[in-house]
Amino acid sequence: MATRGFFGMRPSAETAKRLPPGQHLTPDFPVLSFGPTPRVDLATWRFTLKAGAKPLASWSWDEFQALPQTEWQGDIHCVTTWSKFNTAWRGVSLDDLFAAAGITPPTPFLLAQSFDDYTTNVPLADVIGGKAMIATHFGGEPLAPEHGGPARLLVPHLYFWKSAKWVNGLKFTERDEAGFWELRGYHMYGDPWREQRFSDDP
Ligand SMILES: Nc1nc2c(c(=O)[nH]1)N[C@H]1C(S)=C(S)[C@@H](COP(=O)(O)O)O[C@H]1N2
Ligand SMILES: [Mo]
Repeated sequence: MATRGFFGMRPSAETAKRLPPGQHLTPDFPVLSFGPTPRVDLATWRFTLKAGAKPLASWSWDEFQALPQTEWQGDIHCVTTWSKFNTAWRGVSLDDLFAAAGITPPTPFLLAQSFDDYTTNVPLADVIGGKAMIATHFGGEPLAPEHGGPARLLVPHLYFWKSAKWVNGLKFTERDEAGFWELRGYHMYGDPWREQRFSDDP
């Protein structure tokens, strides 16, 4: 199929149904990071669950690889208006992660934390019940560093800035605490189907 003029093409009815308002389809996988790609060493990599400042559980890279694996295929939507269909991911679901830690999530919100000091907030309800994973593989390959490898959060039903790259932990919080982009004017929740791009969007 020719790709010339791809962006000018009117989407098919099927495509249009799958595109949230204000989005267009891209065959590419753009890279969006606020800074340089951090170098993450697997020998020292750790993933930690915390309640406030208190550590609840933590895994080395090898321990993390031994956790149950989940696969998910579907569409992702970036607030900069591109959407990508049929992306394929593998990793550890947050349900399995919390079960492996032997915890019941203690608060209704969490903040994902990353090696580049990025943070983003999500309600607990949006990451349980099979809705989110810590992804380590994309398209059958280890996740590329520029896309968040070795591991990133994947919350595909929210705008993609909620899918923190280079994650090293999740912090449970009592309140919905704004993360990096949420402090800079992005919406606290970020539902693409309700077009919740900026903080003053309903
Ligand atoms: N740690 C970290 N995670 C991040 C970002 C970042 O700068 N640092 N950018 C966010 C934004 S704004 C987007 S749109 C997506 C982009 O993911 P991609 O580069 O894999 O397309 O990652 C999100 N996760
Ligand atoms: Mo973004």
